[in-house]
Amino acid sequence: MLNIVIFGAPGSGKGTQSNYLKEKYGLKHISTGDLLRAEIAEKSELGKMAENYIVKGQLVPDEVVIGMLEETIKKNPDAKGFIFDGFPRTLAQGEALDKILKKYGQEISIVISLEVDDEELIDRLLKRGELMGRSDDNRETIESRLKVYYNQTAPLKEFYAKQGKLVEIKGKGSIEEIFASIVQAVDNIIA
Ligand code: B4P
Repeated sequence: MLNIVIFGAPGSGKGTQSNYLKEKYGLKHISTGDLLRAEIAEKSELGKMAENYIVKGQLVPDEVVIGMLEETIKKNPDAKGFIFDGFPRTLAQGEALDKILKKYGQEISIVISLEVDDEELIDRLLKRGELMGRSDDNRETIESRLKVYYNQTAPLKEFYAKQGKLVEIKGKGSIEEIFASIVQAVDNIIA
């Protein structure tokens, strides 16, 4: 089984690269951001609660996101492996993911961290805000998402580096160039 975590700051290209990776390796793509936005669109209780956090650029509470992730894994017993996009975002989520996968006799194979400077991140997200109108792609919310990333999410890099699973990839450049670097890293571990 191939289980890939795509890691990086908001706007680093996680969703973009995940879409290419799922095709290349035939994996099930789980984006917690997409799952939460689907709940918001449905106006479910979970969605209403999550929206309060997302518009402020804060993380949705761990127990909610962890529960949602475990449900999605359960619903896909035949998957050849998963791409975890935007999850984990806290140390508690990282530990929970290890535990959940262990229940199924699985583990994380590789963690790809997309490295992009803040100026480029802000630029990309403001552009997406103009094009797609996502409620969290405005300057104030972007600044808060970046702070949250450096304070709560970036420490996970050390968690995965200690497990020997972290690969840092330059996330600036064309989407195709970045994808080629990711494929090289993934092929290295499955060779
Ligand atoms: P996400 O949906 O994960 O939002 P994101 O970090 O911005 O990533 P996304 O995948 O959308 O963007 P990408 O970098 O691909 O999360 C949204 C919110 O949901 C969070 O702030 C949080 O509140 C909540 N949430 C989600 N998961 C959670 C969790 N686990 N725990 C708690 N809360 C959670 O791309 C950005 C833009 O860059 C795109 O427009 C793309 O076209 C562009 N781009 C990509 N690659 C490029 C390149 N090489 N060059 C130029 N532009 C590029």
